[in-house]
Amino acid sequence: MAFTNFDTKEINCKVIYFGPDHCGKSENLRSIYASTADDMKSGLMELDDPDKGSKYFDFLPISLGHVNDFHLKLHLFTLPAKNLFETVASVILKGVDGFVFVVDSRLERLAANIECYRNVDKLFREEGYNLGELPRVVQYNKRDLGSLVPLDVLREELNPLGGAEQEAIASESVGTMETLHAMAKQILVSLVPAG
Ligand SMILES: Nc1nc2c(ncn2[C@@H]2O[C@H](COP(=O)(O)OP(=O)(O)OP(=O)(O)O)[C@@H](O)[C@H]2O)c(=O)[nH]1
Ligand SMILES: [Mg+2]
Repeated sequence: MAFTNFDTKEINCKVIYFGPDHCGKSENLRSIYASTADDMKSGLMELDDPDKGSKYFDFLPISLGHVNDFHLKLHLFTLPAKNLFETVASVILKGVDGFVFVVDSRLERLAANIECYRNVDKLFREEGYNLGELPRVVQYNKRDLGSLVPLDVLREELNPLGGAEQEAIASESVGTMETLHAMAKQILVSLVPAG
């Protein structure tokens, strides 16, 4: 649920990037950071766990400009798959406005994608969300590599709810801004009162 601050006239929306290990979540945020004008972003935060040598999450606040009098901001998070069922997950899920599921399109990662999607679905349900009602984009990433799973197979397994989808090569900044725009469009629609 978007957090509106009437004093500062800001609407803050939370978007989480999910996906199996090394599918390209952080690369999406890096690409968005690099493709966004300085006055529209406030810094990419990458939080490492020095003991495990791995990332906890990345965070990128980004401005979408003004809607009427209000300044609309998206707060983009990535969450490593292995942390999904730790406490931090339920804290991060609180108040989520939308999610991107980043798919690693290679055949050898198909099972990992499916397992991660099931975990995400379960986690959202446990927090009282219905995936089908949230703004969402399924991103088919790593389309530059070999042994790719055909899109119709990925679609059937990982986009069963028929949400927006986008092919991407995040490491080359292909499809990353399109993914963000598809998300922003749905969030804007969700903020406008029905009727
Ligand atoms: N060839 C290719 N490499 C990619 C693509 N997207 C990401 N990578 C590479 O895959 C590796 C993992 O990418 P990350 O963005 O760190 O993946 P992640 O999902 O954040 O990984 P975790 O946070 O550890 O789960 C990096 O070496 C990226 O440069 C892509 O579309 N094509
Ligand atoms: Mg990462």
